[in-house]
Amino acid sequence: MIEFHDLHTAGEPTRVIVSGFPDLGNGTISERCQRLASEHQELCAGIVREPRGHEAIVAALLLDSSDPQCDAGVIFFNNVGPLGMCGHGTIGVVRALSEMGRVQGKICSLETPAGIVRAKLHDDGDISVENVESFLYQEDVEITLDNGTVVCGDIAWGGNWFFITGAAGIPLQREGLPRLVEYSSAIRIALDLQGRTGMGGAPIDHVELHEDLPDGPLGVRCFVLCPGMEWDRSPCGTGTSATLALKAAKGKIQEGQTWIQESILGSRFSATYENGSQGILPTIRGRAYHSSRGQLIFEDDDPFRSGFPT
Ligand code: PYC
Repeated sequence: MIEFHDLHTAGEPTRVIVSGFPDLGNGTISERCQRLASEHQELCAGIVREPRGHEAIVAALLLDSSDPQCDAGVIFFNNVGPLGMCGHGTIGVVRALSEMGRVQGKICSLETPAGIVRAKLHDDGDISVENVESFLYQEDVEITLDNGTVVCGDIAWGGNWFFITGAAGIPLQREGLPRLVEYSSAIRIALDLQGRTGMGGAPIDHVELHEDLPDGPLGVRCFVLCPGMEWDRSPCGTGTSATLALKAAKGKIQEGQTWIQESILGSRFSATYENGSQGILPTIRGRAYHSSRGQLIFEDDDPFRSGFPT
């Protein structure tokens, strides 16, 4: 039996797994993440997918950290496998840890497969996350879709790999969702077919489409396609970090200025950065809300123990 807390951050769900997951042994969170991916695929799918969940859920498995300076370790996984980091998920995890009395004071450090992130609980209920160092990797990359359209975009790291480009005139509104999913999926497939990768051959498994915010704050409205071809309901914390790295590299935003990233639902993260050694050190701020707590039950003869794709 798995005990969980469900939360959402700016509309995007996080299922925090508090107990009941099989032991992943010792080692760093990165090493335990590899074990989770190779030995527990079916259980992970059962936790996230229908009938116990749904395709958009990101699960966050809480573990002890291998680093004594961290309050906890966490492995994020979605409908198709682990994520390096997850910004909205970290905000959810920190809110859950705080409710469980597992945060001393206002600061919390977490070990993730992508590195250590630090979070702060603010008096107004917001949580900010100092994400991993983020950077622009390749600029003005052209890829050709299967219909012959050439798309130009940038590849950036924000804790996950992103291909970032414009929305090609598709409205970044809920009514545009079927076309946004179709267009960004075509980009994702073209990236794979044309051998475009992040560093070390890592798949570029997130596609982010932008449109500038109309007059007012410095920022963008965005659509993010996640690795399992689901779209992020939140403005995507790692996507905001990758965007900030890209905008900073192009001189569109300066250290200390506030950036606003808005989701298709209209929910927002604010972000700032400090210069890092290879890129930037982003801080993302948002808010998480509890939606339920409970136990997941997997009966031996249940034909849908491992969920099903929709
Ligand atoms: O907030 O970083 C994020 C994220 C990644 C995938 C879904 N959300």
